[in-house]
Amino acid sequence: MRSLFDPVQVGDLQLANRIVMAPLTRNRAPDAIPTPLMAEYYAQRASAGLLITEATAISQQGQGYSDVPGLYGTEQLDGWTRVTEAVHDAGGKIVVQLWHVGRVSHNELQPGGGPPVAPSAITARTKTVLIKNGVPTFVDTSAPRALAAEELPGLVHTYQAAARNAVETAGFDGVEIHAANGYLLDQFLKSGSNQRTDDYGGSIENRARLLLEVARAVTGAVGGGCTGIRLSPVTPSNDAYDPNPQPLFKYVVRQLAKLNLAYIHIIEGATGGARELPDRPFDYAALKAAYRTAGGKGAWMVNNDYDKAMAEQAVQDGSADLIAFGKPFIANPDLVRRLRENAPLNTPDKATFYGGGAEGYTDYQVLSE
Ligand code: 8OZ
Repeated sequence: MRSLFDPVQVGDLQLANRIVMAPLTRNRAPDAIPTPLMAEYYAQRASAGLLITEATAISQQGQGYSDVPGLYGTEQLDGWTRVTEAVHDAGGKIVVQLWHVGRVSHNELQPGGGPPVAPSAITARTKTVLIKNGVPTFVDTSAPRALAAEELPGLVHTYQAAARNAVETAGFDGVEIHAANGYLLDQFLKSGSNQRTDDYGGSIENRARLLLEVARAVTGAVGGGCTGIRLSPVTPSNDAYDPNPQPLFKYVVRQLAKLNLAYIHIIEGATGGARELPDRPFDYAALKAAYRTAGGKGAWMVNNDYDKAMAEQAVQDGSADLIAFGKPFIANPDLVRRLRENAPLNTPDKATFYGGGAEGYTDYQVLSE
């Protein structure tokens, strides 16, 4: 019988178990540079089969929040090298999540104070976080400008360069393409944010074009076996909306099946919220079946509010290969052990999720021996 706690091969990655730490934004990287405290935080959680870093901007244009890390300069890469070394020393595996926020940004965070970029000039009805005098402050996102078609090859190249730097320079075991939660690639996918009339808008094929170009460029640079991708078919996060997600995501996973990815990472329902959305039904089993029918062999990773019983059930009945846990990993560095031993879980403190220092970050207690 398949168990959550047994080793598993995922693409090129040999994982100690099927429990994954989901990407979690924590806003503790001033100037986008990962700190020694971040190395300690990730190393504390290295007993997860796989750690996925917090979303990490591939360029300054891709930044949408204060104090989130980047992958685009020497200091940023050096900071991440400290993190990957600490995780490897602790016996863990870590991939970095490649992020471009698109329209979910603010002029203050953009190069030269310009507008954020998007598929179309439609403002997201959402907020971002600026840290003002050390205090996280929610502000409306700025009005974006539509990317010119001529800018898209450069954008694809930026994803590719970030992936290469991540693996070859910073020592990551792989990368996860962030195509979820209403950020740039999800903005292109969904017609609520994409009203382009060129080859990147309109039909499903056109709206998926940028994502697939990025996926091909990234796998071409670092290999499919160490590349994953995160998708959120129906999340309302950051004003994401598509009236017909089932055929859209079926097409996407069928195309991804050709790239021999390590894994597909699916957020079921509303990110960090309800698993079932009455006004946004979605058949995840059909999505997985479409991927397998198209020859996709990557691990199927699922996320959103799983507990141990649900996770074991999903692994045993084959509906998932890997389970990503988010908030439980914030408060339980030894989550794998606690799940294995049915130990109680610490409760995460929301007040310290975004910004700050060690408090609510590296000071959660582990079980004693
Ligand atoms: C919470 C706060 C800021 C960003 C995501 C990168 O939802 C995020 C994020 C989450 O994917």
